[in-house]
Amino acid sequence: QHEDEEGGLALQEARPQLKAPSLYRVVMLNDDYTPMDFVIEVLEGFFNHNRESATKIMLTVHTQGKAVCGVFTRDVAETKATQVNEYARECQHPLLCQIEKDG
Ligand code: TYC
Repeated sequence: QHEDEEGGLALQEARPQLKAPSLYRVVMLNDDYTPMDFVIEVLEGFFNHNRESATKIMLTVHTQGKAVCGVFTRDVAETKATQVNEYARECQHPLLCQIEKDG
């Protein structure tokens, strides 16, 4: 038994061919009631956008009906969409996010 060049145990280590995980877009939907400032706050707080990119995304949603907030693995995308939807509901705004498979 010896350490191979990557530091693993040469006699034991399996080397499965890892596949890249599927990615999912978190998409924000427009509505007539959620304040623009609240949407910007959500984009900054949940998706780490800065004020400039948050404002651009908010205006794209407002004018086009929807926009992508970010692209993540499925669990992360589902968690972010759920967290945003729950936070908006707590704040009594109708804002919604949904997820879409990327590609
Ligand atoms: N349309 C909303 C308004 O006029 C603003 C808004 C933007 C709402 C983006 C939701 O995802 C949204 N106050």
